Amino acid sequence: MQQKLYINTNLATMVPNDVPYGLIENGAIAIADGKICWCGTGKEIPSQYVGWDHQDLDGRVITPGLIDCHTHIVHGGNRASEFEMRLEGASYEEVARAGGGIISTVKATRSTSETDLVQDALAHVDSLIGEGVCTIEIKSGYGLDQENELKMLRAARAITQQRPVNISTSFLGAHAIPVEYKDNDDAYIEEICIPAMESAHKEGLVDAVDGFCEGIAFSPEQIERVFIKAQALGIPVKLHAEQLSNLSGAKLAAKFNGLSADHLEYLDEEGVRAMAEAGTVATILPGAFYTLHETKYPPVDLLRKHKVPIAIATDCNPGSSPLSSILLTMNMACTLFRLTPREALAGATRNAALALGFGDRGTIEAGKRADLAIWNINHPGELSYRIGFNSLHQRIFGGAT
Ligand code: DI6
Ligand code: FE
Repeated sequence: MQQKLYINTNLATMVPNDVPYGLIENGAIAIADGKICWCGTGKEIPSQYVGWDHQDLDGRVITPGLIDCHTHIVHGGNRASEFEMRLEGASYEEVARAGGGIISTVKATRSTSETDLVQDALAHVDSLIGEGVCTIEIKSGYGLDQENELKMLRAARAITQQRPVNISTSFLGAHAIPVEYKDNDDAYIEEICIPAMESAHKEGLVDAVDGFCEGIAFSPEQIERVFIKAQALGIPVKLHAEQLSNLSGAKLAAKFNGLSADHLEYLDEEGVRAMAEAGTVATILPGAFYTLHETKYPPVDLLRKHKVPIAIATDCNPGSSPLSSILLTMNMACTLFRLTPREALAGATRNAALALGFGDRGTIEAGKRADLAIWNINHPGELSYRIGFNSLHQRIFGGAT
């Protein structure tokens, strides 16, 4: 049995209580068999842990292992040329309508083998792991046919054979309309998206079902058809909603008890209310906001007012958010969206776990997975404050360093 005691640490437990960050100063934490068995102050270490192999952390902060709950990390190629086009004046929507955008990544992803997709993804996964990330959500959505959607999901799952990290997969068949179904989007949903979802589910490749509800993608009616099937299969749903316009996607996600609605710049109070009632997490994505030079802000004050949990994520993708740093994402969430450092850390831990439906991680509590990050800082507020600086000391994944 693997046992370890960490002492002389400031524990940002992220357990919601009256103390900011659920902070335990001069704390200690005991882990065994991949789980946290006890945490508290150094003065109250129960006698059964006192003799364990221990490490003195010299006042360093421990947080829950970070969670990136919205990524498109598996994809072929890159879109640097589009970045340039947008800087020359074209909008994201114009690029998409001209056959660029998501569709150009579909072409690149279809022509990349599963092995190469994994290899390409690992570079970004390593960047996240190097910043204390222990769980990553990865979406399909650049295959848009049965073979390639499944290939993406298998690649996402295969990452866990190469790196110590948890992967949660989302089937995003309703991401864009492939060229072969141009002007035939209803047929795409019936003939490709839904059957591919069923096959992927049969293969155990789907932890959640996602969609892109937008003028340049799918209507609420089309997304609803996908969600009805997902529900029948017992798969939880989430949705890219209100990113470029308000189609009441968040309300739709809430109607299906969605785990999360993501992006949300154009969300209104009615949508916020629906999310609050359904317990749907608001995942906001500062990388896409920044990259697209968006000027409309997600309604953070309304989310606070209605007590909707806020998660943050990189949205790591080759088009709208080529961002592979969760620490920079936390800083951007504070500076761009005015989240407090405490909200930003909750967004990448406790609330990100909620957005993925995980009850076994995201806070430091007895019984939870021993996914932890030890930082060369003395107070957790320092994590969101620095820009482009990584203070990770050590990552603990399932109890292992
Ligand atoms: N919204 C996004 O930000 C990503 N997908 C989506 O529906 C962008 C994907 C891309 O541009 O490749
Ligand atoms: Fe996305």
